[in-house]
Amino acid sequence: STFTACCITSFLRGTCAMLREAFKEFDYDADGFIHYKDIADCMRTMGYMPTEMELIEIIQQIKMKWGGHVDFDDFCELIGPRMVAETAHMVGLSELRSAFKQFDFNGDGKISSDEFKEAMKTLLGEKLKKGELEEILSDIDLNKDGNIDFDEFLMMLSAQ
Ligand SMILES: [Ca+2]
Ligand SMILES: [Ca+2]
Ligand SMILES: [Ca+2]
Repeated sequence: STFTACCITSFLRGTCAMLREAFKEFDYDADGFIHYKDIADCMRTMGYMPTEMELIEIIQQIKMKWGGHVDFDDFCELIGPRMVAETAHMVGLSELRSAFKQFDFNGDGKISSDEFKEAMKTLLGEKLKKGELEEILSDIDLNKDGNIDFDEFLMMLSAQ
């Protein structure tokens, strides 16, 4: 899921908490939705500067797909990948390597499904839905050997 991918990267730069905070801030009446008119300001609050074209595209999407406003899940779906791409771009390779090491508890250079499960628990602070983890894992594990190596880890962070 987009939100999960976003959360994985989030601990590098606090993106996830940032998304939640920004959403709260711009949901003025606290009804769980952000109006499309506020989306640009909301993104800028998070340090993301959308281009004119991007904004038009985003607003169009909110209008067409969600009737003019987004809830938090839609918001993450919309903004999350952009933030993740930006984040992966901003943080250097060495930072990504140290992030990888935080997943690879036993230091064998691979993230096993158990290690991944543990890391996700820590990162998300909440349980994933049944089967969701397996789904994410199989998306990331490109060569299907049951582990996530560093290349696959990079792909996960940047292939949004
Ligand atoms: Ca609202
Ligand atoms: Ca390992
Ligand atoms: Ca693999």
